[in-house]
Amino acid sequence: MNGYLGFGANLGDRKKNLADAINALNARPDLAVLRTSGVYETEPWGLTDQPKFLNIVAEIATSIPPAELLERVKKLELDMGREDGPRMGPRLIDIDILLLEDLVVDEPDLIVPHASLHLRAFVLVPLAELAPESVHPALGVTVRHLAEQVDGLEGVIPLIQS
Ligand code: PH2
Ligand code: MG
Ligand code: MG
Repeated sequence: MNGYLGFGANLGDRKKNLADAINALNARPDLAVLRTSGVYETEPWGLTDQPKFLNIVAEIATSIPPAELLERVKKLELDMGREDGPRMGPRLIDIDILLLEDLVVDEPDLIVPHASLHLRAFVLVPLAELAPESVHPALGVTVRHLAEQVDGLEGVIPLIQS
């Protein structure tokens, strides 16, 4: 199954944290990172009084079922040294499942597409680089459309082109 993961970091060496996470996921034979977006520096969303983030989106192909994929990314966050903190607060690395083809999951610990995907310019701008014509399977509109109308586009600044 193909899908898109979102990565964010606003503590430590932010660029290295993103690269380390992508390389670690790609190192296992059951998950391939196919493409990555550019890297964006983004204004903190949700909890504004914290350092700016770097955000990136990656397209993946994987044979891992969704619940196991969630476990895989959560374990990697911990292995990389992520510590507990406030919801939306500062973190070394955050890895979120954004989209998995046209799958819709609505379970207590996993919501796909990501529940806030349509509200977050820091996700939609890099996602629209890779998958503008992908349709959000719950909302029925394209990523391009969502990325054009989302609030906060001015807070998403390209840093490194893909
Ligand atoms: N992640 C959050 C909360 N706010 N803001 C930006 N700019 N980028 C993020 O990755 C981010 C955020 C919770 O995961
Ligand atoms: Mg997140
Ligand atoms: Mg997360």
